[in-house]
Amino acid sequence: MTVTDGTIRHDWSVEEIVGLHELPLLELVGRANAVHRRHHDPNKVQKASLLSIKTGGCPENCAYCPQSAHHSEVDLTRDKLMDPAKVVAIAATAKAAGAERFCMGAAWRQVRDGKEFDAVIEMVEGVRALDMEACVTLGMLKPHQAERLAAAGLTAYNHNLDTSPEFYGRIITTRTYADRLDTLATVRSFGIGLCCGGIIGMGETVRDRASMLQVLSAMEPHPESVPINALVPVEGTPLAKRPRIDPLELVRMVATARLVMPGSTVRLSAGRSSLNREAQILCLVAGANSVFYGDTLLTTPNADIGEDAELFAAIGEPERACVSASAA
Ligand code: SAM
Ligand code: DTB
Ligand code: SF4
Repeated sequence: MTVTDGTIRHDWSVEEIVGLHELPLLELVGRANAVHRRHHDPNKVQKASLLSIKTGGCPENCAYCPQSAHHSEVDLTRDKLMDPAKVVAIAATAKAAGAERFCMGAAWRQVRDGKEFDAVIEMVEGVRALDMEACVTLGMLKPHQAERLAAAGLTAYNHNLDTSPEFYGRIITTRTYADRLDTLATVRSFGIGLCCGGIIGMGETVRDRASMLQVLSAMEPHPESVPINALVPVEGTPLAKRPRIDPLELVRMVATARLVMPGSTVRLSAGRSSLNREAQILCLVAGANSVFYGDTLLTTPNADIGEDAELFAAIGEPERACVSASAA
């Protein structure tokens, strides 16, 4: 049986990872919790706030995404890039509500130099000046652009692999897995942290899930942050009719990610709103140590902020006013 003693490894095989994922649930969660406690404060859950700074009209055709211009049936209002001062004000409100990290997402295929990128740099500088971690997700990035983001103090760049190399072509055809890996390498080469994970519930197999975790865990170092999303099926997207996953599948994915990347922050991301309080707590026991916090993700609803207050009270965090970033 595979040893899971919390050693940082970069040579996990897909078979080993499938074996972990398929352990009896209590064994899997128990092992993941032990590894979690060895590397992290078990009582600490980072709150990250998320804001869509440019919404919709994206030229990529990601089958899950409501922001793709290819899915014209989606009911979504497109919005141009927000004003940096407004974004920083929203970040300040999120900080006052308890968020330590502020993540800004733009529905772009790639970053273009010019006024818009200058504005994003201003946003990053403004968020960092609030003494918050700053993360952006802007699509593909060239080296000189990563250099500017690093100089602005960017904490992390989010660029998800989303699924396995084998399943990828069923979900996105306008870019390749190699494109994704290129951007990740560029980000890394400028010393910016990597936030890289994926989505479950798109019709992939357990082996696909393990295969994605294998690619992530082979990175040296591991991504500092690994978001685990459950598909939010949005009307008008090709994946609209996918059934919601069983919450225990999310628990297994979180636990397996924790075992193969012991030191990373595992972020319980999209799909959290469909979990009850107890299923969320099980994910936290299984090694998740961050959540998105605030009433919306990018374009879809997040977990209810009142329920989050109850969740944090239940796990013993000091009570805070939960003010959503987007409500500012
Ligand atoms: N355009 C950039 C990119 O793709 O890298 C940044 C924004 S994109 C919306 C960020 C991530 O959100 C995607 O990589 C995907 O993992 C996640 N996402 C988008 N739509 C989702 C959905 N319906 N359910 C779950 N996750 C989703
Ligand atoms: C990530 O992995 N999940 C977040 C964040 N990184 C950018 C985005 C989730 C988006 C869910 C669909 C929406 O709200 O549009
Ligand atoms: Fe565009 Fe990102 Fe949505 Fe894909 S996931 S369509 S790249 S915004």
